[in-house]
Amino acid sequence: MSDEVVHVAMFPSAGMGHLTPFLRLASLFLNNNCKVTLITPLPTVSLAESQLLDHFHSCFPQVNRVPFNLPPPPPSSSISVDPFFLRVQTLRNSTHLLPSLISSLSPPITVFISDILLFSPLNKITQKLSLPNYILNTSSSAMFSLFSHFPTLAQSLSSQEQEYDASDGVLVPGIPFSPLPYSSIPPFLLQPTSILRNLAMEDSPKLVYLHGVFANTFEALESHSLEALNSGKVVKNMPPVYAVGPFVPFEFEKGQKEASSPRSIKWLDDQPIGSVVYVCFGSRTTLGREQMKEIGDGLMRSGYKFLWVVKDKIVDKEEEVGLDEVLGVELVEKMKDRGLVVKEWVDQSEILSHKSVGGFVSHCGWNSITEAALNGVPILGWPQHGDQKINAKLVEISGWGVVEQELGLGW
Ligand code: BUP
Repeated sequence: MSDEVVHVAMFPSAGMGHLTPFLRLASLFLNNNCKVTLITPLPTVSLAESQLLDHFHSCFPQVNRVPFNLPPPPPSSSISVDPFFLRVQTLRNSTHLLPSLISSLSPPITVFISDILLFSPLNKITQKLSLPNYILNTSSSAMFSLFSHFPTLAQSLSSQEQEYDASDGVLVPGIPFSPLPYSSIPPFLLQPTSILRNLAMEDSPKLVYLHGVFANTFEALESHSLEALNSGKVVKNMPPVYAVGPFVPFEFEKGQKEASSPRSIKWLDDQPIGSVVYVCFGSRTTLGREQMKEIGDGLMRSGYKFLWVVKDKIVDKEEEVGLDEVLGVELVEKMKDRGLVVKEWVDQSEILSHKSVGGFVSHCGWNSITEAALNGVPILGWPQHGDQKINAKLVEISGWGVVEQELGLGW
């Protein structure tokens, strides 16, 4: 083995669902004596991202922080596209700025790890620089199988004459519950002009040029997908997919916890063991106000204690009004006897590891699922969009969660 320091450059995409696993992976490299450079797209779309980055760098001053400055994202109210997707597009269009940045780093980079949503424009650059290029897949390996197979699937769907209806299924290698109902395919893959569909069409064929794929998953949950991916059943010549999850929240997140969730933790400390249902739909999913009121009403009628994180806007910087305005004063007052409802960033990992939490109503974002798995918390899945239906089905077939059919899983 050479004594040379491995210098890993990491390039995450937008949103907490992407940044969090990147920083957890960075911690793994740091614990294994690698040098880490974090190329950070700025300004971040959400406040939560900039706070987590600041905290990460204050805990790990040895990490080389390299800003990658972009024009600020437009306010979400002024655009029809998801601001996080728009940021992905901007990032992809700005990768020509990277070669000089990469070449200026010292010691020279030995490995480049980019987000799954960014790798194809970057791969041209890493190939030119003869730099091994890996990606971090931030979703399930089942979803990665769909992503990898998507151009073939899209071709076969477009050659069908009839319109698909929700009960039709499509065969996707690597998905343990294939045929996949058409209705469970992430809608962004089916909209002809969507940023993420174009991205999947353009990038999937280029996966074969990668050196490897890091996946925040584990054999016990995704053996079927991992086996199919690694034996070339999903895509021929697929580079190795390494299951290195579930990522563990590292020490650096502790200060974040103390700073941001004392109220929820104090409240949980006073509840009996396993008595609380934790309810959260992720960092960038909002529900209509009427639906939120219905959820509040349902939680009251469930008879359980609950801790509910409410979000009114896709981007946290735009949250302006309080709980009373979102849910109505009457409901907020009524819920005080039974639960704690917050409209702020909490430390979900710490909440899920708390002994008072006995269940999790989740949108089935992949980080949420892996955090629940790590802590053995059963899930009631309520998938909303994107990869969430596929992730929810994994939860269901693995036996540590349920998904209400009425909530529109499609199976
Ligand atoms: Br909200 C919230 N605190 O208050 P997912 C979220 N999180 O720690 P998403 C908090 O954000 P994508 C909060 O623990 C997880 O690590 C949570 O990621 C954390 O869903 C992360 O679960 C959310 O993957 O992202 O936000 O919908 O669309 O990328 O899956």
